[in-house]
Amino acid sequence: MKRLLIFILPILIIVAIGFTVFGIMQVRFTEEKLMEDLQRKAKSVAEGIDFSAKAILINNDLKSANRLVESFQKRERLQGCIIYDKEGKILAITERFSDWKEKDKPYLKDILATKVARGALENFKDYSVYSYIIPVIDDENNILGMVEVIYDTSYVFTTMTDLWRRLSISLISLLVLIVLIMLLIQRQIFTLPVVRLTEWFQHFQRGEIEEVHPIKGQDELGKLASEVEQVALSLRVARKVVSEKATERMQKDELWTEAKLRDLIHARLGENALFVVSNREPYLHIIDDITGAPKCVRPASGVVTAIDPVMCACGGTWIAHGSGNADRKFVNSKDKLGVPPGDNRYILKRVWLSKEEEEGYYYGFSNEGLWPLCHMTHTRPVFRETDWQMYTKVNQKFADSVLAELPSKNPFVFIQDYHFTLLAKMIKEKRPDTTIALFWHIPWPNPEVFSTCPYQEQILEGMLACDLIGFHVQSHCNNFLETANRLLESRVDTEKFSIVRFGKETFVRAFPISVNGHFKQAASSPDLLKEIERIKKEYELEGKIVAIGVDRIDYTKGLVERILAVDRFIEKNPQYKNKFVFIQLAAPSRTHIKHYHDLMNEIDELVEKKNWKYSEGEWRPIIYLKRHFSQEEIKPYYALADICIVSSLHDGMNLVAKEYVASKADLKGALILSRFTGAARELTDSVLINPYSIEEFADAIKLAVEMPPEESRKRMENMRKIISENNIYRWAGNIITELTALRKA
Ligand code: ADQ
Repeated sequence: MKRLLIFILPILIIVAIGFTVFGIMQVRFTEEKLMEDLQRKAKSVAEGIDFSAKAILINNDLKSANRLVESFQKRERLQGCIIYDKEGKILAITERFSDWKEKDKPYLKDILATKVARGALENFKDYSVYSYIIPVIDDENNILGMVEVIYDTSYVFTTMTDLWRRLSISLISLLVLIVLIMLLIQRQIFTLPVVRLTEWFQHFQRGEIEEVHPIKGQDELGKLASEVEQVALSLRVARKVVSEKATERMQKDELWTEAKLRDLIHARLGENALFVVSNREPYLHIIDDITGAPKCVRPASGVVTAIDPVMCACGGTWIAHGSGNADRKFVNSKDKLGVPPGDNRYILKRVWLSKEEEEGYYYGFSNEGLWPLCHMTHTRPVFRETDWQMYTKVNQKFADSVLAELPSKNPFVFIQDYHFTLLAKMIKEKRPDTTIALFWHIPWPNPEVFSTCPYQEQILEGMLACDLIGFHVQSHCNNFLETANRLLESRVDTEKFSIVRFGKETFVRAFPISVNGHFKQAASSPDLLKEIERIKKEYELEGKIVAIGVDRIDYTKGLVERILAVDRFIEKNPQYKNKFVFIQLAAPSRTHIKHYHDLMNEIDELVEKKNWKYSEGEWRPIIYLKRHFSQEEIKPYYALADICIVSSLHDGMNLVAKEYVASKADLKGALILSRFTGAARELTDSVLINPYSIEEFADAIKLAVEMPPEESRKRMENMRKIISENNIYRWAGNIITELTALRKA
């Protein structure tokens, strides 16, 4: 449209200017004609009464004079007449001009002196008149007086205004006609053929039609169509080959890899790219506190750790909150950018939230309400009506953003987590043909706990608009089915593991999330070995047993219990003083929430207190590194750690446990793992603990420290087998397979 406007606008301007010039000339010409006509008439009337005037003036016959001038009173255009004596004094005047005195007409003297008639436009009161004055002369050429006839000129201006109005209407009609003709021409010769060509291209390469030659002809468009034909044919052939190979490879029962997932996506989704929605974005741009320059970081988030490799493998669009303070600098006009930076494997679309929206939707309802509601850590959820309103508003904002991206036919949307319980319903209202899966990354509570949420019905209703809902473990699925059964009018099918509400069926499945091979791959690189040496030197770790913890600072992760257990372990086993070090990498998280803020202070004080308790020379039992680490920075810590401690009080899965195991290619290392994590169901060869029992926890550290190498090797081998078989590609592959099977069903 913009382009068309650039084309039409100059034409319209030229036509408008030409027409206006023509109009001005036309108006001038008409005006001149009318005035000439007026003058002619005035002159002939004045000359017509010259004879009567002469008799009146010679006889000084006032009565006849008055009769003569009043005879004009009733005329319409010729409005008045004045008879002057030879001194230029008014002898008789038509009533309606009686206020017009001789003193208002300095030119009378000239007419008397020169004996030459005068015609001119004059103003009388508030209107314009045409006055024509002739001298009345006797046979001896003596001046007897003057006669003035006065014409109304208002009809000249009325005629002019009318002319202008008609010209303007003609101009506007002409311009509208030109625009319509141009639009018609452009539609006929450009838009329609291009639309036809595009539609043909889409159908042909999908194999839906066989017809070739969408547009015939040897003109430019015909040539373009012929080029497009060639490309479409090659694409169709190539796609068929890729698809057949992909299906072939899929059928082989081999380990899931990035390539195998890519094949599956090609084979199952075909044209339809994947749309992922999450709150946390996988890459955020922030201003570096030290250098002041923008930099790109990956946030400490399990969702990002899991989904980024999937998106890198299969492409698509990831829609998330743009939360970095330099994020706006790196997006295009559609708020998009290619990521990972420099590699551009998929598109990240950033959605902007105001401070109030972030406060209510993210910090408030999601993290002070739903997060504690779903985690059994005895933290009371807070539900504020204002937060709920913001949560609803932001869900709608994301829905609009997703809807703006969806292709015309059967798209796939994959929603992440508890921030978007209403999103599926909002999307389906506008696009019922969308297939939607939601993955719930945190635990789902039992119905009694969930029923404390004042918005339970809206949340469940929103979620049940999905076609598929995934949880990490079966017990979370069971809790969800039971919740829907008890709190919502619905039918639960325990055979199919689905919930039916108002005829819509939602399937509920367990998909244990996992990690990719990232930590495994570079485990023995020279750079990594160098970094391990540097860390060992900096923290004097040589010859010591090193345990590691890697977490966001969150009350669900059991960080306080972990420090108490390390303390108790050393208390009970003083022989490990100076020989055991626990390193905690801790990324500050949700720091605007008071509970998280207080927890940070509590951990700071506790670390300080316990280190002081054991301080002997340089040795400190706890090294607390409170900051965000990149994946590359975390690698050497996993690699050098003899033990990894995961002590969550409640955790959907916990990817740190899996990352640690994946990084231990040398099989040297032990994992202490809370029973209350989803990972505990799979990693049964870890040392399982109840983090609430500090005694048991401390004894588990001793067990891990003293575990015979053979046993720890065996356990690590078993755990690694499980993780390499059930990696993140299998997780995503299973979800896609399930989802596409549902659509066909
Ligand atoms: P999270 O609660 O974020 O995820 P988790 O699974 O432990 O928890 O993943 C944390 C991720 O952040 C890991 O990849 C880890 O390496 C990284 N990380 C931790 N500390 C870091 C630090 N200091 N600096 C940088 N990175 C750090 C939610 C659920 C989990 C579920 C995941 C995935 O709470 O139960 O496992 O989603 O579904």
